This record gives sequence, structure tokens and C-alpha cells, in this order.
Amino acid sequence: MDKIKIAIQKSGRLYDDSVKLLKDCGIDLKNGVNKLKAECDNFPMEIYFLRDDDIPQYVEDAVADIGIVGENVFYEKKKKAEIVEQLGFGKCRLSVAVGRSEQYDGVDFLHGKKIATTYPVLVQQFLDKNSIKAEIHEISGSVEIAPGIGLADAIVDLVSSGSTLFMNGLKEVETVLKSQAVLIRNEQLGARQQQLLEKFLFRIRAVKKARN
Ligand code: PRT
Ligand code: ZN
Repeated sequence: MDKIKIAIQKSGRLYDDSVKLLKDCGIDLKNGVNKLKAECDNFPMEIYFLRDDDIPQYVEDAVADIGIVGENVFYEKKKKAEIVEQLGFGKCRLSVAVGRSEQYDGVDFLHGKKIATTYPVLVQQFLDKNSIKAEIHEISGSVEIAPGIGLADAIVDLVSSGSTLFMNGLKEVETVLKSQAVLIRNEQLGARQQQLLEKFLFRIRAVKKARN
């Protein structure tokens, strides 16, 4: 394979900025009919559009050589891949939130409580680090409504502006992880892919510098 294969989010919060980064790096995507894959004329790169959750696995398996995902997804999935560069977009934090009227006076509050989240691995790490024993309820979405319907005493979810928490009567009390989009790579790239990654990285760093 003469090209480097990159996996980016198919649609969602990272899509626009990922495509914009490629464009700013002078990489023009050919708008093919195929929505799973795109080629480019002016850089030996093939772009795969995937769900963000699947990207670390595809990079571990070398289906894609590199990928763009949030650090939150990368650390939750624990796949064999390496972070090569922070990209400066998709910034958010994974936070603990509780009902606004709760008397929260530190992490000990969480002892024996039920915590709803879509990030069980990161939450368990956070609890272990703080020597807290609590019950984790893994749910697949709409985490912010869990306390209101009696499913949990606290939640751990992504926050950016905080308005979702506010609208659901919750307050942010701890940060579990600060996150942004990162470029990840397969751990055993071939010489050609390695060379193309370096070329791409050189351009990314120039773009980042120009944006600051
Ligand atoms: O379909 P696919 O699985 O690919 O997408 P997804 O629905 O899992 O992810 P998506 O598109 O919602 O988010 C992709 C990535 O964007 C996340 O993994 C984060 O790395 C990053 N990101 C940045 C965010 C946010 N900011 C964010 N605010 N992801 C989610 N949110 C949520 C937040 O949890 C809240 O529910 O957006 C809502 C609004 O946030 P507030 O705080 O501004 O109200
Ligand atoms: Zn996802």
C-alpha cells in the first residue's frame, strides 16, 4: 500500500474540524459517492469515515494507519495505539455532576453511590485513584437524565459549555479527564506509512502554529 489510511469520524462533533484540518494541510478530499471512503488527488492518503468509538480498534488492527479521536474515547477503549499529536479542537472535559441541591463537599460524597456513565473504564480508574467504592451503571446515552429519574446519584459525562448539565438541574463537581481531539497511530507502521505520517505531521504542526 502506497498510501496512508486515516480514520476520521463519519458525522458528529469531530467531523467538520477533522475535514478542515485535512483541507488546511492542503489535502483535498475527492467527494466520492462512497460515504465510507474518500481519496485525495494531491496527497497519498485514503480517508475512512467511521463511528468515533470504532476508530481506536481500527488503528490497533491496522485497518487504518492513523486516526482522529477524542482523548476520552482513546483512553476509555484502551486499544494498542499511540497518541502522536494533540489537535486543539473537540475540547471538553469528562466530569462528575450531581444534583444542584446536593451538599457536595469532596469526592468522598461518592462513597456507596450509584454513578451513571458511558465511560465505565475511566470512571473506575478515577474511583480507584481516590479510593472510593461506588457502583457504576453503564448506560449508552442520555446520561444527564439519570439522576432525575432515580437511576443514579451522580453522573460522569462530557461537558463543554455546561448548559446540558444546567438544564437538567445538575452541577459539575469534579473533572475526571480534560480532553481534545488527538491524532493516533498504529504501533507498527511500515516505512512508507511512517514517512507519510511525518510529512502529514509536519503540515499539521505548521497549521497549528498559524492558528495560534
Ligand atoms: O456517532 P459517533 O459515535 O461517531 O459520535 P458520538 O455521538 O459518540 O460523539 P459526538 O459526535 O457527540 O462527540 C465526538 C467527540 O467530540 C467526543 O468523544 C468528545 O471527544 C468531543 N466533544 C467535545 C464532545 C463535546 N465537546 C460535548 N459537549 N462530545 C460530547 N459533548 C456533549 C456533552 O456530553 C453534552 O451532552 O454535548 C452535549 C452539550 O454539551 P454542553 O456542555 O455544551 O451542554
Ligand atoms: Zn461515539
